[in-house]
Amino acid sequence: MTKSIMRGALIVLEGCDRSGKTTQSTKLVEALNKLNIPAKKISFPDRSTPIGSIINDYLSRKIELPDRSVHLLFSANRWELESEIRKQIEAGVTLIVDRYSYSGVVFTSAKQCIDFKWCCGPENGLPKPDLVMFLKLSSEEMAKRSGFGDERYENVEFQNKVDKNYDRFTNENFIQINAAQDISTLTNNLLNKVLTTIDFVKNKELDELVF
Ligand code: NYM
Repeated sequence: MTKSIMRGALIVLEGCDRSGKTTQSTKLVEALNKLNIPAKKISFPDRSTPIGSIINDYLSRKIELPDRSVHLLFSANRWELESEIRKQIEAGVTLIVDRYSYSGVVFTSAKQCIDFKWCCGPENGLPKPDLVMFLKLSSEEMAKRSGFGDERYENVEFQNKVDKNYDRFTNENFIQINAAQDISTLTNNLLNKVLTTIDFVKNKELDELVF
């Protein structure tokens, strides 16, 4: 029997800090809604949940936590929203997600002595994105934009490590996009890919993430 509601797509924007993910995810949701396509934005970390509030204290340097334990909190923060993500997608809503498991893996594994594979473990089984768009900035562009704030990880050296780690994702759903385009050109490019994906997955099952 065919379902009456087509499912929404799970779309993720990834990238180093200041690559434009937050601006682009907001603009994508606006553009989709203008086309009468139900879409919502979610962001990780979601600082509004109980676990998100501990993460916020960690990022703003109010508290210290061991690297592996904070990694598991970032992952738990995604698991907190897992059933809500599935519910929305099944109800036909496309979710534009500002950072997901890929951020979890590339940021923690940019720290000393933490194995990439270990970082992937807790992410397995989460809803698998239908499309991940990695907004890539050259190191020159990154340096131009690097008006970093005071949060943990916001420095060029660490971001360069993070950027290299993103290169380890090579599956067909993970595509690299040049982030050094003007804002509206970039939105249009991303929107075309999102629309194609929404159409492509509408009758398919939402998979589970396996790294
Ligand atoms: N971050 C984000 C992680 O270290 N692990 C994760 O799983 C996620 C989702 O949090 N520097 C880091 C990346 C960012 C920081 O993110 C806060 P944002 O998008 O600036 O709120």
